[in-house]
Amino acid sequence: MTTLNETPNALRLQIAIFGRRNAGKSSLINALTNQAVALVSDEPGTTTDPVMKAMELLPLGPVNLIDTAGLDDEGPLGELRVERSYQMLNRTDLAILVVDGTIGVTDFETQLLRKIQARKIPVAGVITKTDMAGYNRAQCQKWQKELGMELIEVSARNGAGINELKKALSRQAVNLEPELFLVGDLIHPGDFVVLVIPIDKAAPKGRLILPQQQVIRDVLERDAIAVMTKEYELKATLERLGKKPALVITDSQVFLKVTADTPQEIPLTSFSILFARFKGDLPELVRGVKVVESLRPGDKVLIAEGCTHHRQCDDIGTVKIPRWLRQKVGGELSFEWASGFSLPQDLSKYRLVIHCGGCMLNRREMRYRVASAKEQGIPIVNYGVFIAYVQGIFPRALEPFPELKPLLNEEFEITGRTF
Ligand SMILES: Nc1nc2c(ncn2[C@@H]2O[C@H](COP(=O)(O)OP(=O)(O)OP(=O)(O)O)[C@@H](O)[C@H]2O)c(=O)[nH]1
Ligand code: SF4
Ligand SMILES: [Mg+2]
Repeated sequence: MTTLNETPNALRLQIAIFGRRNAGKSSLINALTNQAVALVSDEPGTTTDPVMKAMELLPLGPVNLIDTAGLDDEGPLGELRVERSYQMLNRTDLAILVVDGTIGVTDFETQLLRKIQARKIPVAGVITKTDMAGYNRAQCQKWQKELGMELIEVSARNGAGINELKKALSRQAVNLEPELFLVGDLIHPGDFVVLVIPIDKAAPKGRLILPQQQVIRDVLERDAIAVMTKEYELKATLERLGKKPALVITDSQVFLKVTADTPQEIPLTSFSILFARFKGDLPELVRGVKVVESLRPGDKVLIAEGCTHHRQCDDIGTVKIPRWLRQKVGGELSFEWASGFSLPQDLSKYRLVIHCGGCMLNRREMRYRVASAKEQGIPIVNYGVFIAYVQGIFPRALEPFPELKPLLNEEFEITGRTF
């Protein structure tokens, strides 16, 4: 768990180490962090679950290093471990491919590299155990040729090459995706932005939740002014502000009240929709909501959440969304739930996937989820988009995003409003 003073995990650059069993992956994470983070032994299959360590890696900044189980593991349990390691690949921003110096490059490493590259993940190559008698330095050039990439010679035992590896990781910074804004591109310096934050029993004690913190930070970074209020004080806040706010951002749960209390000329959206845009693929998540109109009783719907502790999202996924859908469809649906990193790979049995805002997931993971639903032809929406739709404030909550205009005009019947 990160504390309030640390960069949240989902905002750290995720650097994951992949390779065959016993290649020296755990030794490498220990050498990179200078700590005994992961268990090391000469028994293949020592690492069973991914091990993570948050650290500062300059000039990249806050990163999360991830050690994984060997991707050549076998047997029923081994296959589960391999699946977990691949789940880590879905959230990896930067990969380290580890080649065991006493074995060298085989088909396994070549195929693994292709898989990483197919996902467009920048990758640094490492050859380990270079201090061992079994390491044949003369072969290294040949292996580099086979892989078509540089291999940094390291020894986790004596620390040789570890600084070179850190430099190589830093060089990859140019291949990383540029930072996006949460709201910064929608507002200007000096603007007022009103954030509507319900403080009910579902709100965590003594603090704001991560999406709220991140939006405030983004507003401040843009030299704009964040004004926080609860839903009951919104009307009075807007009246007393003395200036029209550039944007009102609300928790989806109080959408209806906030819509009623915010004059039409003030742009309005939700935290969840902002996150759908920041992390996912907002047009795809909006397109997905159309299927709600053709759902029938008995249809299977998957409700997916990015973390396993539901407190922050209270009962939205378990109670409210099922209730709204039942009312809309006029009958019982077959709901299934998935939480944490485990989203079923095969989504074909579902007519719709409804995903949470994904505040605990990084952008790669969230976009991977949207993309895999899209590839399988299964509509996917997020909580914010879905709630705006079923509460009848769909067009208004999406108005602040000019990139959606063509989609809304073409695919949705929106009467009485021009976009
Ligand atoms: N001499 C030497 N031994 C190393 C080096 N790196 C790893 N080893 C040894 O290789 C064995 C496997 O190391 P691990 O770090 O546990 O390998 P792993 O890839 O994490 O293995 P699994 O978790 O089983 O997949 C251990 O006995 C390590 O001490 C190295 O650079 N030099
Ligand atoms: S369920 Fe989703 S939106 Fe809610 S706290 Fe977890 S990751 Fe964030
Ligand atoms: Mg290990």
